[in-house]
Amino acid sequence: MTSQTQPGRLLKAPENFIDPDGVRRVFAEAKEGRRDFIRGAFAAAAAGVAATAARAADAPADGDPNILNLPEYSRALGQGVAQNNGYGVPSKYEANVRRRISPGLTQTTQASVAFAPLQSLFGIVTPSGLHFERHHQGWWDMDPTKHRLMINGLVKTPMVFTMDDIMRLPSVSRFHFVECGANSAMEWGNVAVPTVQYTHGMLSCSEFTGVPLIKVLEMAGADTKKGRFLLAEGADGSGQSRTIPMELVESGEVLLAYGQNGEMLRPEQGYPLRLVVPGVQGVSWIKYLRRIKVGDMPFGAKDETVGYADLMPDGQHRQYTSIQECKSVVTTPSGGQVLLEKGFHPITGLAWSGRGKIQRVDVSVDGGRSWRPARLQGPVMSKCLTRFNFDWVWDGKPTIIQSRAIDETGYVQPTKPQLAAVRGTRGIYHNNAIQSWLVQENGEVKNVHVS
Ligand SMILES: Nc1nc2c(c(=O)[nH]1)N[C@H]1C(S)=C(S)[C@@H](COP(=O)(O)O)O[C@H]1N2
Ligand SMILES: [Mo]
Repeated sequence: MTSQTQPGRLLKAPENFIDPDGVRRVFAEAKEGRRDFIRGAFAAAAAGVAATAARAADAPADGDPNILNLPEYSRALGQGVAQNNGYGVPSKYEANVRRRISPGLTQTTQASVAFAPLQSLFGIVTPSGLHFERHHQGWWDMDPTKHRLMINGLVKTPMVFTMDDIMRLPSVSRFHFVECGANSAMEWGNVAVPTVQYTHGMLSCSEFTGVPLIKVLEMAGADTKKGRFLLAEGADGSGQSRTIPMELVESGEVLLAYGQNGEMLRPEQGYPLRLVVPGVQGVSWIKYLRRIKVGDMPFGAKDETVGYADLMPDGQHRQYTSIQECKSVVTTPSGGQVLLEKGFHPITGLAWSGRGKIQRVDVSVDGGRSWRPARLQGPVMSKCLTRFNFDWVWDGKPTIIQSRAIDETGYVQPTKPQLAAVRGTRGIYHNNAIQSWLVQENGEVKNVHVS
């Protein structure tokens, strides 16, 4: 019996949503098999081996073949350090924990999105190999010795930095989330994609290491009086570029980052250099960063005019959107998972705000009729994911589970109808509405849109 089939345990998405009946069968068989074994122990007792029976009766675990039969790994020599090739990989039993391409999105080979498996992650840090990916023209593994960063525009001395130059400057490390502005885009309409991986998985959180951009701008003598805007440009073929307000950079928060979770950035995340713009939507976090140009007005780049503009109900477009507003989601139980039994189930999820720290998260287990505060798990950091937990006893009846985050500015995450009243339903970006998970009587959890 594996932990995935333990009574009362919740099964992991998404294999269960593909075949919940299969999962139930395995569960029933495992339970049945164990009962047979215990019955066998009683039979042995009846035949006169009384001591065994007494043990089996007070400690049914005695009947577990996983305890009685010493496995190979308890008897033989394990693998040597040479077998891991110098870089560890996850257990083969975790092969289901993967980035995935949404069934609802059209995919081309290079313009692509891969979603992070939020339902399988703990705490707040996204393992680098599971960080979501969004590439406008594919990713590259660029030679860091040939990579250059140019600073030009309204500066005294235009400068070019090598990676060595950048990595010799004093650095800082900070935890921040990055969320694509199009995260939860499918939820604007009537499509309810099956799992939290697809509803919210364009979200990840890492410890980033790098140099505050303002330091480098000071070295180049940037004119911060006139130069109130920057253009950040990537080296990949998409010509990804975004206007960054100087104000954000002056706060010292914007980083020229080369480190992610203790090692160099992954190629998919912009190796060897990316912009970290805390609180701001992912598109501004330019990967493969090759140029920062200082200017006196917004640049009107394609990624802020043609794309990444919000279609409002009156037909106008909201442009230069930037901050990711306060949002949260329950990651367990979530769409595709199955509650095998009524009784205690921990509810857990993530909350974040582009405007600062999370102050409170409320959870409803009755479709929004009543709300109770969840426990925030520390550390609670600014513009970073915050993990919340909530104890719940399921009575076996269908119900809807939701979470609602409040940030330190007092902003309250809106319901879907509240958000739609202001923003309409034809947009793609910046959907931070409350997510609803329906727990059905059979224990299967489903994405639903409630009004
Ligand atoms: N150079 C470059 N930077 C880029 C992109 C890109 O395609 N090229 N995609 C942007 C978008 S839309 C997002 S959401 C984030 C995604 O970052 P990730 O792939 O590290 O998750 O990177 C941004 N930076
Ligand atoms: Mo994005």
